[in-house]
Amino acid sequence: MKKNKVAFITGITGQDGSYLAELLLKKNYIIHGLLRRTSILNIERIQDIINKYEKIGKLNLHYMDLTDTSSISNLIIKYKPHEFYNLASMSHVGISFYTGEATLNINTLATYRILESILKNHKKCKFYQASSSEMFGSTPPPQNEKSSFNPQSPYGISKVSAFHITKYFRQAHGLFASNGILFNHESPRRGLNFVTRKITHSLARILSGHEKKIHLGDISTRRDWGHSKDYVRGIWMILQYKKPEDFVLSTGKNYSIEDFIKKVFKILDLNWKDFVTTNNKNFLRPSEVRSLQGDSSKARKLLKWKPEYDLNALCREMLLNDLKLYGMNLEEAKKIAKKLSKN
Ligand code: NAP
Ligand code: F7E
Repeated sequence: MKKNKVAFITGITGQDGSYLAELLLKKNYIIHGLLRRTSILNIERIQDIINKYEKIGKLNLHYMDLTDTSSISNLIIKYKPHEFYNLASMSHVGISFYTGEATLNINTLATYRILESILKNHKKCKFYQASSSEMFGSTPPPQNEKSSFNPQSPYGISKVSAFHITKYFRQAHGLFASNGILFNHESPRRGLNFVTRKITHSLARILSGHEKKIHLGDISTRRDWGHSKDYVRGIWMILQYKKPEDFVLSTGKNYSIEDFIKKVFKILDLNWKDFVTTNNKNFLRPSEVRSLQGDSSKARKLLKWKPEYDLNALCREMLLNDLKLYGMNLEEAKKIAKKLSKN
């Protein structure tokens, strides 16, 4: 009988980690999710798979700390994973301007710690690094694997360094270590302080009477947004490719934050200008990435990967999910919206 593959996932409690774990469990993997200690147990996104798979030993959770090399090495030595997905990071670009040192420690040095431990203890393990389109920074679109990196934030800098660390362990030490350079991807599981989820969640709060306005920063910046479910499929495909390489995953489309707002408000026939304030200084960044639009032709050709969701479907799924959190379906929300428009 074929043995189940064993995968480690850091960041399993996050958006991508939770979808990736679901995908790998369907593929019959045994998963080890590596968690940090938090004062409130933060397992909401993986509660369903815990209920289903923990008892039967297919999903195992372990505490570790990304700043503590031995906590990572001990687990690698004990469980000898076939694949290691490093998704944990301080992933908020805006907050990284205030926590630069910690961002570098978690996002950059942890990558080094993990790869060094794989090299010393279990060289056969394949490694995936969650690299980011934020690394391109001010390089004009379209951006692909050959574009230069011009990061504009501590987050971007941390990811560029981790990208090169991954490449270094591949080239100098022969590890199967690949970077996925992923453009923005969202879902109903997106954290509440990223702009897309902030918009859909705050709109649900406005309709349910909890808020009056959505306060945003610069809404003229442009992003290439996909769905996390499509992107975790691509992440898995990157590690199944015959050799370690770096791949861009993106939709190839580019919209402003204003376009995203308009799409969401249109679902409820509301005029967004009545509910959104912009250029709020709390959400402006010292330097911005103005426009991201990925060219993912390499992944489409070599991995046969392509995204299935478009932005309209993504907006709708996110809004419906947030309406549901506040006890509304679409019809009820439309009725409330109509009343709000008249006032
Ligand atoms: P996310 O929802 O913010 O999840 C981040 C995960 O990292 C969470 O599980 C978090 O744990 C964990 N984490 C943060 N700091 C940690 C620490 N000090 N020790 C241990 N774990 C820690 O991010 P995501 O959207 O899923 O993104 C996954 C990865 O892809 C990240 O590396 C991100 O930088 C990268 N990326 C994301 C995008 C995107 O658009 N989503 C695009 C390109 C690259 P807690 O739950 O305890 O906070
Ligand atoms: O901002 C602008 C903001 O925080 C998008 C992370 O997953 O993708 C993500 O980083 C844009 C920026 O995502 C608000 O200034 C306006 O121009 O949703 P975001 P991000 O910075 O693109 C990359 C690829 C990653 O790798 C990251 O991990 O929206 N914006 N007003 C705002 N942004 C936020 N968060 N909040 C606002 O109120």
